[in-house]
Order: sequence, then C-alpha cells, then structure tokens
Amino acid sequence: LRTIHQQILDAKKNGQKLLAILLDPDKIVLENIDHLILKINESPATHIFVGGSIVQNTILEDLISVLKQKTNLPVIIFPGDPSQISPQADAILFLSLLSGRNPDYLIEYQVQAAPVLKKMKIEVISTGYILIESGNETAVARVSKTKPLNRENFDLALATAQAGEMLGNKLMYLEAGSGAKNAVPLKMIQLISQNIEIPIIVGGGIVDLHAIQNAYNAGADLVVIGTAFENDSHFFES
Ligand code: 1GP
Repeated sequence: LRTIHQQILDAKKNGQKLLAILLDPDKIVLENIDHLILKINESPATHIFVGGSIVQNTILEDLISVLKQKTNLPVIIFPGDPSQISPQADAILFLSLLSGRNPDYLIEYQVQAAPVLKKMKIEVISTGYILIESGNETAVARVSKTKPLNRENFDLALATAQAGEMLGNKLMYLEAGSGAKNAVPLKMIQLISQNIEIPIIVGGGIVDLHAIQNAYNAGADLVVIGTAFENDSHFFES
C-alpha cells in the first residue's frame, strides 16, 4: 500500500494536480453533513483536510469518522494545535510554521504531539508551513502570534522554503490564511516551485476555479479550498 506521501510524490511526477477540500470542524453542523458529503463526493477533490486554527468543539472525531465511512478520499489532519489529533485520520500534516519566530509553532507543539502520534498508526508527514501576508489579518497570524512574510519579498520566501526542504520537510505549504483577501502571489509559487524539489501545497483566499488553475500553472501540486466551498457547496460545478 502506498503512503499518502508517496501518492503525492507520484502525482507530482506524473503531472497530476491534486485538490483538497478543507473542513473546519468548528464550522460544520453534523446534521447537515450528508449534503456536504454528497457534494464532496461529486467534486474533483482528491483529499480532505480537517482542521482549523481554533477548534473549540469536540466534533473532530465525529467528523473524521463520518468522512471515513462516507467518502473514499484520504482524510488528512491539518492541525492548528496538538489537541487536533485523531487515530481515525489517514495522515497528519506535521507542520512547522517556518515563516514565524514563535517557538511554540516551530517545535514546542511538535514535541507535545510526538509521543501521542507515535502510539497511533497514523502517517506523519513533515510539512513546512509558510504564511504569506494577504492584505488582511488571518486567523493563523492571530492565533500563532506570528508575522506573515512580506508578499513582495520573494527572496525571503524562497530561502524559507529551501531551509525547510534542507531540514527534511516532505511537503511545503504556502499559506495566505483562510479567508485571505489576496492569495499567495503566483510569481512566488513559480519561483519556489522551480527551486525546491518537494511537492508544494497552496491555499488561502482561492475563491474561483480560474484561481485554482492559475496556482497549478504556477507550480502548485495541491491546492486547498476552504472558505469558497464552505460558502457554496456548488462551488466546483460552475
Ligand atoms: C486555509 O489554506 C486554507 O488554511 C484554505 O483557505 O479558507 O481561504 O480557502 P480558504
């Protein structure tokens, strides 16, 4: 059985682009989940990400178990903090917030999570997480108390991504933040994708199908759609 990481590498090698729908357990009403699942199953999504900056309720477990029962897509935890771990998920993005200088999000939470993850069968995927200034304050910046990278400082963004790759990150996530006014600049995606080997995830503020395609053309291997699908479950039909 191929790991999810291996599947992402294979997709990149074969030029197949990937798409994740991000579900924030805090915003899901489980009673309405059947309709949502129908729409996910009709969509071109290849992965489901589950997580959020602040997940206050305990429906993470319930949500993942429904998703595992009713879709065939791999469910990957995209955690905001170490409380967002579930053995039912297929994998977890083991994030380090490389753009910030808050030690909690660089290593402390990883230290807390490691022994918990070690006891589970879950696949752990080391992922560099780079937050790019988006024109509005997003939850990631607020909750992590870190400053995003300047969206015009391409050299710094590239150096950050390369440092993450050298540290052994298996994926690099370029993030504008959920509900970002401006998505990650296409030229930045292009520069980074041409200068690192590992697959690139891009998300935050991508609100139409055209923008998804542009991100792919710039070099994104996997695009994440959260808010746009949350606001309109018919998003992928237009
Ligand atoms: C946020 O990248 C994801 O972490 C998705 O962002 O909600 O803006 O699609 P949106």
